[in-house]
This record gives sequence, structure tokens and C-alpha cells, in this order.
Amino acid sequence: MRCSSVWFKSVAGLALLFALSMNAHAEDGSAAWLRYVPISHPEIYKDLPSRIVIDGDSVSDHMAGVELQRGLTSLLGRNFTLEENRPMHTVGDLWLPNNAIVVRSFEWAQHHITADRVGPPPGPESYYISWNEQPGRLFIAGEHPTGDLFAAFHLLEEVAAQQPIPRTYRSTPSAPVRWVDEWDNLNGTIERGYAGPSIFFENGHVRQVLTRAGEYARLLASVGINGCNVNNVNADLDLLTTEHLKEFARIGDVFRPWGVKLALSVDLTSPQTVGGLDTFDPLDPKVTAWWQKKVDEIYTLIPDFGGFTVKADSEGRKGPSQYGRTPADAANVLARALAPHHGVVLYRGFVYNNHLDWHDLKADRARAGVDNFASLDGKFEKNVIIQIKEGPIDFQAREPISPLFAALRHTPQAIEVQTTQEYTGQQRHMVWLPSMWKWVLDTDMRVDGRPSPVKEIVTGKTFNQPTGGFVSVVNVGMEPNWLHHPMAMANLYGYGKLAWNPDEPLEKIIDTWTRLTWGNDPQVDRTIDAMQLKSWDVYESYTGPNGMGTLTNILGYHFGPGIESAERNGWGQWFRGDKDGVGMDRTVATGTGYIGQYPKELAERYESLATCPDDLLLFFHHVPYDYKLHSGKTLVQSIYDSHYEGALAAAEYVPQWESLKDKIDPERYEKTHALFEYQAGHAIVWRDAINNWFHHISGIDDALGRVGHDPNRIEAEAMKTGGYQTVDVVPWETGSAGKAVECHDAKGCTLTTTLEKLAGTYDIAVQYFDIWRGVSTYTLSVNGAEISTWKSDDTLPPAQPDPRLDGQTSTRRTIRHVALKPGDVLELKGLPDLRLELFHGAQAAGLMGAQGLRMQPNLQEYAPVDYIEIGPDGPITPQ
Ligand code: GCV
Repeated sequence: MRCSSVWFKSVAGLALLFALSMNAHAEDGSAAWLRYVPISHPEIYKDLPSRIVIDGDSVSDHMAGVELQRGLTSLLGRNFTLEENRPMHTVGDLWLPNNAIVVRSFEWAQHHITADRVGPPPGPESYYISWNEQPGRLFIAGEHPTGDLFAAFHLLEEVAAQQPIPRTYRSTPSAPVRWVDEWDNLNGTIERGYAGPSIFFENGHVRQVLTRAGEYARLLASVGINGCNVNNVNADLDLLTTEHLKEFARIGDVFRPWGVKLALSVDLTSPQTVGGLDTFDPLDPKVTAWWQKKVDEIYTLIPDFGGFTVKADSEGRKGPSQYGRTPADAANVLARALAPHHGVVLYRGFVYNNHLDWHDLKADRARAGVDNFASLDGKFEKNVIIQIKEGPIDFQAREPISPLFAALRHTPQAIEVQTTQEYTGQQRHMVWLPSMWKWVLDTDMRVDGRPSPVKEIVTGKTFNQPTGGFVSVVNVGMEPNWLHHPMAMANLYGYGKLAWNPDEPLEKIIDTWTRLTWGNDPQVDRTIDAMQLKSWDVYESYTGPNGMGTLTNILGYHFGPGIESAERNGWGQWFRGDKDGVGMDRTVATGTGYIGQYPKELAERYESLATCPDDLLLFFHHVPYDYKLHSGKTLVQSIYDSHYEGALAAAEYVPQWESLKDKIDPERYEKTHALFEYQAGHAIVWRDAINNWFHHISGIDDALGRVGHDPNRIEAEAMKTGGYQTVDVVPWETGSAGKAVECHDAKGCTLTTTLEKLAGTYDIAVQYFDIWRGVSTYTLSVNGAEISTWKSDDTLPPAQPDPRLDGQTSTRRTIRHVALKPGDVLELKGLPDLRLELFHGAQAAGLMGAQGLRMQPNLQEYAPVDYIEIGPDGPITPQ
């Protein structure tokens, strides 16, 4: 039983004021889905009592009460009072106030509410809600105080989405591990983070002010997430010093009220780098003792510490292989140290050799998971969980399911997914990833010919494991709205919901998120739901087709197209495209044998061309370009078509969003609008790069004559130029005709052309390159009259400056509804980024006098331009 003390506190007075002032802030996205904006029909909840009574004195109970008061007061526009630690503290205590929202223990509920309604305690984080209008009592009971908190958030969610309060509702999480990982470094940077610096660290230390970390924990708790690993799996080597641990304890303190456990990623060399030992061999007794002592030290500072995540023998991290030891040897040492404190080890299955020989047709990175871990099944301590990426490569737009899920029958597992959109548009493209995750979780691995969907494997049901669950790499940053794109927060929300209940329908998840984030207007909800639900499909269709991987620049920043970067190197993300065909032969019959790692039924399905699904074809097979897909199209024609369809669908987001203009606050409307405009332009960069590349390599024309023919396009290098110079774009397919122009003149340069268009109204798109740190200025005029001027000052990915003109930096400005007639002269003026620069010998050169300063094109942004495209009004310049 949970204890409660006798003190009584009513904090009703300031509640309304507090709640209203909370919502007075600008809509900068920081409130995410916890906006608590007054609902349009508060009368639905007129019977809901305004008195909240809490039994229990834990900090989570307190937070549940405060959250209920804050949320309900704001949502319903009336005062809710809060009485904490009401004296109803014994199981035998029958007192239960009417006309109140009462939070009590599950144990109490079992004794005093009809047992068959409450049922047996389902698990430590479960909760129960019952609503009885007659005495006017809403009853909330958690098996553990965090259950109260989850219940409070659930109730608030129902009210915010204007859903009826359930008569009785019981909820139990699917698995004990529902964590997020953040890849934050102590210096404040975030690996694969796209929304500003770390909310936890700066300059080698934990931030002094951890307000954002606390707010983040609240968001996590609101969707049932119970653990957060705060540092990069490529862990800082000095992470475990006592000095750092004391600082991490402060993060633990701000997480604790929300029931979120702090976890850390550790480097296995720590006994050497921190402990000063001469070895990190896991089987050396000195090393074992060091880990035990270090873990004990951690728990004295952070009593509810969650555990360690380990990346070893992978991408340059050292690991047990250095001493001829196995992942089990290493994981078990940590696990034994953690076990007395109930901590766990999440040992990543992402162990592979990134120096593979690409000449070797049998070499295959996808095999690594099963090759490295299957033989260790059953050799891990009980508190070791193998953390397995959803696919065998690396979070591509689509991959098959990792066969490792089916290979570990005696070892707990957790699935690792990525909320941060490393390979899926880096929060500059809208991609709702729960669609992908649900596809993965529902995939039936058919272990031993029996139903065994991934969701049941990772939640421990299939193989009867005591633990396991879900991990998502999130990488929120200091930008107010956490992930940059207002739509991207739906990924974090959806992750939490699926981790809690992998059977939750996608439609329900997205609709609730939309209501909470954007309001309950039916048109808004219908439009946003539909956009999000198709967005994975749309992104996949204009990036990597048929299971080839995303086709991004894997040697760069994983953002724009960079097709051949995947080939001819040791990283093993090959798709083996040549003039005759494309795809990795992973068959058992003639290829790498990878398919043989799946259970029999799946292996047979993938091995045979007759049954292999089109959307995974090239992951498993090498086929010629004119190979006929199940869809009836040839492979290459399907690639062309899907890229045109996908780019068009992305362009349609703009008018779809514009249809909601009057129903969305201006701040978020404008930000989201700019991102959709960006996505529309960048989808065309993707479309053209991939289609032109396949056209070039296959030599097969597009049956519809679009690829390589852009009648509405005027190449910059073909225009009359005042000062612009032609340069190559590398790789060639990321620039139209492989060329662009740059202006190296501080006074600026011009491009002009005389139009022969029929009189009418057109959209004019300028395709240019926006380098991260430079800010060029562009001005477009018709017959000398300016129609648009803008600066290339977007903060596009990559987060590190990419100084090149390529598929990451290529972007587009569209000027709509421009009246044109034959003979009109179009002029684009580009002014490169200018900075005052110290200039030696300034006087001799007669520039800016004796100060020795001059304006110079700087930072490698020379007002670059790729082309101008002029087409009829519409969502996309048509082909
Ligand atoms: C943290 C991919 C990413 C790396 C990441 C790695 C991993 O390779 O590109 O940035 O490293 O996965 O998951 O460990």
C-alpha cells in the first residue's frame, strides 16, 4: 500500500490564474500536445467535479494532482481545487468523497470497488479510471504512483480531445522498457539532432538550468515513457567520472517527479579511460570489480537509475572482441553489477564491420546481427536486453524487419526505432513514422510456423521473457518546439502510444495528437490526419524505391540525395546498381544467404521472386531494369512514376495546409507553411536526382517522356549572365544538367532571359542553393519591376556546414500567380554573402581607404543558382 500523510492543502485560489497565464505564451510549439487550450464545448464535462482529492504523498501523486488541476482548469475554463494527502490512508478506510476527482491506490480500489470491475493488479504501471455521475465521482487508481500520473494524463487527453469520459477504463503498458535515447554529447552537440543544441549538456557539463529537461520528462510521462538515456551511444570516454556523475544526478532529480528513469550510455573502455586500469577486458577481475564499484557509486547518487546502454565493436567503438570476448561476456559484467539495484543493460545488436570488401559478392552487412548474436542466445544475464534496430541496416525509409528478432528465444529484446529523422528528412520533411513502426511491429515473423509478430516478441510474449520493450532515438534540442518541424512531434507522441500499446490504431493516435496539438476543428483534424497518415508513403516514393535504402548521401549528412555514395566502400549499404540491373542478391541460392536467417516461411517468401513483395524487392534480389513487378510495371518505369507521384503529393501539402490558414495561429501556421514549401521543392530535387540517375545508368526512357525533359525549365548557365560563372554540381544528378552558376563579385551578378510564354498567370520557381552559414540575397524582377526578394538564410540540415552545391543544399523559392506575356524580360539578381573583411594593402588597391576593410563574398555562399522554372499556377510546376 502507498502511504499518505495527514497534511491537507488546498491550492485552489491561484489555479485559474496560473492555468490561464500558462496558455498566454506564444504558440511556439514548446507546449507540444499539452497545450490545454480551452475546449469549445466545456459543457460536455459539466458534471465533472471541480474538486481534486489526492491520497498519497509521493512526488508522482503530487504531480498528478497538479497536472489535473492545471489542465482541467485551463481546458474547461473553471477553477479546480486540489487537496493533497487527504487522510484516507488505510486499506480499511471506506471514506471516499463524492463530488470529487479522487486519486487513490489500486490496492484500495480492489478492496472497495466491485472487484470484477477493477480486476487483479495488472502490473506496476497500470491504472484504472472509473466515472460515476451519480455521486459525481471520478476515481483514478494506479498500481504505483506513476500509474496515477499516466491516468491523469489520459484523462486530460480525453478532455482536450473532447471525448467522453469512460465509465471504466483499465490500461496496462505492453512492456516494462519504454525508453527514449538521446544522442547528446557533453559538449552540447547532438549526433543526428536537428533542433538545436542539447537540453542536457553544454561545454562538457550538465547545464546549470535544467528547466527544459524537466519539461521534456513531463512530455515523456504524458505518453507513458518511463526511461530516458541522455547521452550519445558513442559515449564520451570520461562520462563516468565522479564529477560527471554528480552532475547527472541533477538530471535524475528533474526526471524523478515524472516517473522517468535516467539511463546512461557507457563506453566499455571506461575502466581504462576513467578508472586508470591497464585493461578493459570484461573477464579481468579488476575490471569486474571496477564496474561493480562504479555502479554502486551511481546508485548512491541516483537511487532510481535505470541502467546502461552499450554500443561496442561497432563503427569505431572498442569492444570485447579486442580481448577475444563476446558481447555476452561484456554485457554480463555490467548486468551483474546493476542487478542488485534493479538496473538493466541494453546491449545494442548494432555490431557490424564497416570495412567490408565491396568486391566480395558474399559480403553482407545485413547478416551481422544474427551472425554476431544468435549463437549467444541464452548466455546473457536476465537483466540484459538486446536492443535491436528495426531493420538490419540503419533506419532507412524502408527495410525488411531484422531477422535477429526471431533468432533470440532465450534473451529479452527491445526494438530500437528512430524518432529523429536521420534518414527520413531530418525534420524538414513531414514523415509520420508510426506508420512504418506499426508495419514493423505487426510483421509476423512466423517463428516455427506460428504467429509471432514483432510486437509480441519484443514485449516478451512470444518467448516468455520477463522484460523487454521499446527504445526510440529522439534527439530533441533547445529549439522551442523540440524537434523543429511542428509536425514531427507527432512522431514522439506516436512512439509513446505504440510503446504503451502496439495495437492502438494509427488513425486514433494521429487524430488525438492532431486535436491536442492543433485543436478540435473537424476540418483541421481531417486535413492534418490525412496528410500525416500518407506521409511515410509519400516520402518513400520520392526517395529510395523498392527497398534500395533511402539513397541519401551516406558519406555525408544522410539528408539529400547522394545515390552512389552507398556503393564501392566498406559501409555495406550497397545496392549494386550497374547498366544491367540493380539490387543486392541476398538469396540463399545465389547470393549472400541473408534470407536464410529468417524463419522458414518468411525465407521462402523473400527467396522467390514470385512472392517477394515489390517494396522490398531490391533489398533481396538483383534484377534487370525491365523486370516486371507484381504491379505490372517494369522496375524502372515504376521508379520514374513513383518519384513523380511522390513529388506531386509533397507539393500538394502546401495548398492543403493553406486551406487551414484561418484556423491555425499565425506563428505555427507560417512556420509549418515554410516547411511545406521547402519540402515541395526538395522533393523535386530528390525526384530529379533519382530519375535522372536511373535514366542514365539504365539507358531506358521514361514511357511518359518526362525524365530528362523539362520544357518549363531555364538552366541558369543557359541564361544571359552579368558576372555569374558556371560550376559543376557534385554529384551531377543533384543539380539540373549537372551545372549551376555562382557569383564571386561583391557587387552582385545577374541572370536574364526574354520569355516567350503565352500571356497568362504563372508560378515561377527559382532553384538555388542555401549554404548553412552564408546569407546571399536574391531579387527577381519582370521588366525591371521587382516581384520578390529573399535571403538564403534557412537553417537547413546538415547541422554542420556543408559548403557544397549538392542535394542537401539545393532549395527552391516559388513566386506564385505572376502575370506574364511574350517578350517579358525576367531578371534574377544574386548578391553573395558579404562580410566586412580585413584587407591587407587596402590603400594600394584603392578600396575603402585606410581602414583596411572591404566587403567580400564570404563563407562560400556565392548566390548560387541552378535553374528557373516557369509553369502554370498550381501546386507543382508540371512536367
Ligand atoms: C550514434 C548510424 C548513425 C550514427 C549512429 C549509429 C548508431 O550509423 O549514422 O550516427 O551513431 O547509427 O546507431 O550507433
